[in-house]
Amino acid sequence: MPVYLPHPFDPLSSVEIELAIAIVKRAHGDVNFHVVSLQEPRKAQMTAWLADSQNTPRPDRVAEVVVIAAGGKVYEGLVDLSGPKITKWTQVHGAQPIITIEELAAVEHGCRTDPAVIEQCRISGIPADEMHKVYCDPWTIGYDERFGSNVRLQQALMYYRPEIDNCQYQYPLDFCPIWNSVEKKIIAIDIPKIRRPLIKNDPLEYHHLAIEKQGGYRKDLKPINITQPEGVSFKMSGTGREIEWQNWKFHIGFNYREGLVFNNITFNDKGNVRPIFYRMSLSEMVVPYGNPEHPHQRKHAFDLGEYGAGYLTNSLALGCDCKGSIHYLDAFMPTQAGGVRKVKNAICIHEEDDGILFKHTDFRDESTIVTRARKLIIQQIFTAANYEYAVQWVFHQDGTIQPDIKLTGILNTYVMHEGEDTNGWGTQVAKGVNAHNHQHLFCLRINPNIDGPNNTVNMVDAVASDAPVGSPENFYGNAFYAKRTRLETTAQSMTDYNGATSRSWDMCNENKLNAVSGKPVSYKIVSREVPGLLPKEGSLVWKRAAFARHAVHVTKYADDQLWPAGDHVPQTSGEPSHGLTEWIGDGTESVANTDVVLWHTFGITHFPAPEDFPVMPAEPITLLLRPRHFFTCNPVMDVPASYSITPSQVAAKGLGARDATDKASELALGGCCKTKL
Ligand SMILES: *[C@@H]1O[C@H](CO)[C@@H](O)[C@H](O)[C@H]1NC(C)=O
Ligand SMILES: *[C@@H]1O[C@H](CO)[C@@H](O)[C@H](O)[C@H]1NC(C)=O
Ligand SMILES: CC(=O)N[C@H]1CO[C@H](CO)[C@@H](O)[C@@H]1O
Ligand SMILES: [Cu+2]
Repeated sequence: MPVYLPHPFDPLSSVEIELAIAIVKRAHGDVNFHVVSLQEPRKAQMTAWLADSQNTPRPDRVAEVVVIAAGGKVYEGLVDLSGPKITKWTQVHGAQPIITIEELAAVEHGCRTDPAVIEQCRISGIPADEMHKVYCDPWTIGYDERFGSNVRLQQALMYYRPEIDNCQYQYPLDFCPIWNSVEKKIIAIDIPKIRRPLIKNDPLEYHHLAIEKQGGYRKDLKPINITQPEGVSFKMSGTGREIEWQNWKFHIGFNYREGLVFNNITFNDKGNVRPIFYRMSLSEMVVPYGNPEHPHQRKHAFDLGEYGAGYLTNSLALGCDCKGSIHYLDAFMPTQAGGVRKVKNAICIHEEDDGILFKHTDFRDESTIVTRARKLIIQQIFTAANYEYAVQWVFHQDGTIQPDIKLTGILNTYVMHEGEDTNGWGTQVAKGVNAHNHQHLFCLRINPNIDGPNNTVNMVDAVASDAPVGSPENFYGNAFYAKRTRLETTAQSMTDYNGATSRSWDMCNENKLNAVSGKPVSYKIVSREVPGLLPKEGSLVWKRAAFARHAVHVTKYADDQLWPAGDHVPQTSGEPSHGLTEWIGDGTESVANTDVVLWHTFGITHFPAPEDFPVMPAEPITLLLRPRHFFTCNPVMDVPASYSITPSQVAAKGLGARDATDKASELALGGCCKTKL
């Protein structure tokens, strides 16, 4: 295969993005580009190609395009890049495409120069000559029944900075302008009945200049050096986006919306390359805020569907975002005007020591084995206005995959006046600063391919035997077991978390039984941070974020069913609810022993506290996808042991023991205070 041909899963290159844009411009003139992204190959064609790329036609490269043309008309198109030709071009009514960073950037200037906003600032206590100190975080409007979906709107959350280096989130303003992003003007301002003037407290800052002023950084941290003297243990192959590491092999994709996407995840089980997941990504998230006062109900960001984890992704820096021996991949995305934006180092890939992989000591003679674990981390970090999300996909040697999201950045804040009660809907995190309660709910999309495409999802609960104490079946009353509920239809698949039964879900292939246990080969979802959606049934968020109503939904696989809150998320009313609810349909479709997609919503409910301010120490949220009945024994016994000595070797005074302990490890404190053995 010539190297210059992209892998069919590769994101569009800058040349391909330029080509798609040029073709659209030639046909439709100047338009605003909201999406120019790979339309992933149709699965039937792609699996045939993956199985036999020599004798199967290579899937064409197709760009999915969404534009806004003159008059705010929205079009969706497909550009076949091999033609090249436009193969689809349709107008979409009543939908607003994803917001661009250019649209976000325009709002602040618009606010600073609008007379009505200047007047509101004056009322808040900011003179007209200080408008350059007024800032806004431009959010999509969410949905506002007064304006509907036809006019493209953003809400400007307003702040003030006494000095340019101040953290604006400690100086929130109480009003909220609404911006029409097509006409580029403020069309309304939401002004609360009770006014809360700007509170000019002494700034609380987290950057180095501020810390130096307060006596400087702590001085008792010694360096930790991470070195890989012989290089890394992974290798990139093909077009540079397929990774091989510790029996894993998969393709690393990236798009404007989900950010990282993993395709064709396989595990080499002693020479047998076994498929596990066809595709896996974070497909949506929602952050509903819990303050009932108008217009805070509008604060419920869909960070992926409205803004894009790709569009918002950071360019990562060596030695801080990632430490050690790092491999980077860049990302290319369109600009709204039809150019190409490169995010250098959008994805970082590296290994870390991961503590003990397994250990056992025989208490009789202290014969022992200790093997250390290594993990592979593929990371992106995106900034959604005040918040950052560091999304790490961790691959373990034992076949476990661990999505791990670290939440950091800054709380969204609102002003409170002297003596105001938060009514429990928020917390005063600094004097006059109210951080509202909110949830972060992420939707993981998994298309399993556990030893083949026909898979079934089961819900598994740890329960006691039904038989009473003293009965013949459970005389001593101690019996318990894993109760499996086969999720046969889309309706049955809608299931919730239950910590009391250690509920988990497994994706299994009933057609392939484990030779030892006789159970279907499976991957189990161990996820313990699964709060229910707190906005009530019938609420705006409940209607718009249908994926968050349950911990698990299962649908039958269909090409293009990728976005559970709908293709175009900004300004949806949820009536009708798009995406997942449409695919669930009347609930009767069978999802047993077929090609399925599992949607798992997990996350946290965040009640802010002063420790989260002015910047939050990272809070991790994690879950595990673990092989169960997939291997016939522990799959990592061939990972080199650090130290291993058998009973006979102990008896022979250590002769023949394996000593591969890390020679760079040393006694701390110069060996002082060591206890004598
Ligand atoms: C560890 O890294 C620091 C730089 O961070 C360097 O100055 C030092 O020489 C390194 N030490 C070793 C033992 O490699
Ligand atoms: C999967 O199941 C379908 C029937 O639902 C069957 O036609 C197909 O051959 C199966 N595929 C495999 C690889 O077993
Ligand atoms: C559908 C699928 O997963 N196909 C392929 C993925 O990649 C491996 C090679 O790593 C192929 O052997 C699979 O057939
Ligand atoms: Cu939070």
